[in-house]
Amino acid sequence: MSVLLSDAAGITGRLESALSGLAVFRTAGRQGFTREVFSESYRDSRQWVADQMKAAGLEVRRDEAGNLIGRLPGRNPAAPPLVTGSHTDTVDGGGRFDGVVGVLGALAAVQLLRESGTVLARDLLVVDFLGEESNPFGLSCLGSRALAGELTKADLARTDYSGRTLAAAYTDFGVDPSTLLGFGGWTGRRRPHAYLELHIEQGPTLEARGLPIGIVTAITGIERLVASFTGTPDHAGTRPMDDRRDAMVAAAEAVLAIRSEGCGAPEHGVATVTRLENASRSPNVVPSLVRLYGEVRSIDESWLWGTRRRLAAEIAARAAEYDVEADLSWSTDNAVVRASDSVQDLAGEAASAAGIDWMPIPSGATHDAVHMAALAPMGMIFVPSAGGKSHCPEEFTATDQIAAGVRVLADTLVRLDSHHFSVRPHAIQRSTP
Ligand code: HGY
Ligand code: MN
Ligand code: MN
Repeated sequence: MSVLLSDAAGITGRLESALSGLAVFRTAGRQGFTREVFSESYRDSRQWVADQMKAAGLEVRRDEAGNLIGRLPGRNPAAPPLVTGSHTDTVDGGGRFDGVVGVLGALAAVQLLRESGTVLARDLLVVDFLGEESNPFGLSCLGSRALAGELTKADLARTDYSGRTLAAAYTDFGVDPSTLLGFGGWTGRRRPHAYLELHIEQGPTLEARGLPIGIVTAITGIERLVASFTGTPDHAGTRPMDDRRDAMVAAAEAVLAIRSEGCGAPEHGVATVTRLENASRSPNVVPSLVRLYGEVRSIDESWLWGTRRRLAAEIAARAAEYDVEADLSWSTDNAVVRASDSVQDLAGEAASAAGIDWMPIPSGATHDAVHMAALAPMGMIFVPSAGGKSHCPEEFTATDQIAAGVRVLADTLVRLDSHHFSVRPHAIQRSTP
């Protein structure tokens, strides 16, 4: 029997208008629904999201890390809170559902709780985390990392392609970097009771299986690579083909090596090169310095850890064929993180009690949930993505599909509210490949 008696259908109208309302905030001149972190359109959207949280009856504040946090008071505000939410920043040329479904869906869940007269024992915090998407500074999940106490001084010194530091971007956005590191977030005694995030699947599985709900088992680890290829600059019109040290050709070989690494990966492993940069702007010079940006992902830690070693050997060998030096620098964007078994069980019970079919599913996308998992038992609920598409304007999930996710989210939150976890969460094991 579903804990929440009211039917989620009552929320579809408001979800529909909220989704269209937020989609208005997009950066002119960019494809799709672009609202990147620190951009004007993102800055303008924050007030709109805060107003939606207030309209849902939440007490709203912006924390020291720039996260928007709406509080639904529980009977016992001293108890560790329940936390749900996601992000409303997008990739360049993105869609209007990635992350958004988890924030607006959480507000719809609050509406279901209030309309059914359900008062939780604990506070419920709805969070719109700052900057979940990876950005030119090469660091994803800014807001949730800060809350998990994972943001470092070195992170603030990261620069974008123009040389601007992340600290400067925060300052321009009205977040003081000096308080950012010291505010401690939700570590220690402020750990939440549990974290649960509603999100679109961003892949084809649920739609292919005809299932409305996925309950996440694990979230992929991400290893990020910046490779520099150094050759010799030469006149592109006079230097004979067999006498060049062409950095671009070596980089092109590396693109193919990274692709075959991904193609050979165990289930759900992937590898992508998303950017090649020639240091020279001239179209008639043999490239002498080329930078490659890529990433490798998998929920199989041992395979993921082996990537660094395998690609280092493969890329060096291919670069040597063109007498080009290759220098690789890796960073772990996040380790593989497993969802809490108890949270998965409670979400499964909630879906089944509502008569909603579901399947366990790994996440090939990373989420703020990765960093919340360091603080509290974590779970995620997926709803289908049309054609499995995401990070593009065609991204789509029907409102009634979102409503089903909201219903399971709300019901699971009620179950989590009174659940006693026997084992406290593991801290994220920093993978040291
Ligand atoms: O990169 C990701 O997987 C997420 O969309 N930020
Ligand atoms: Mn997302
Ligand atoms: Mn995304």
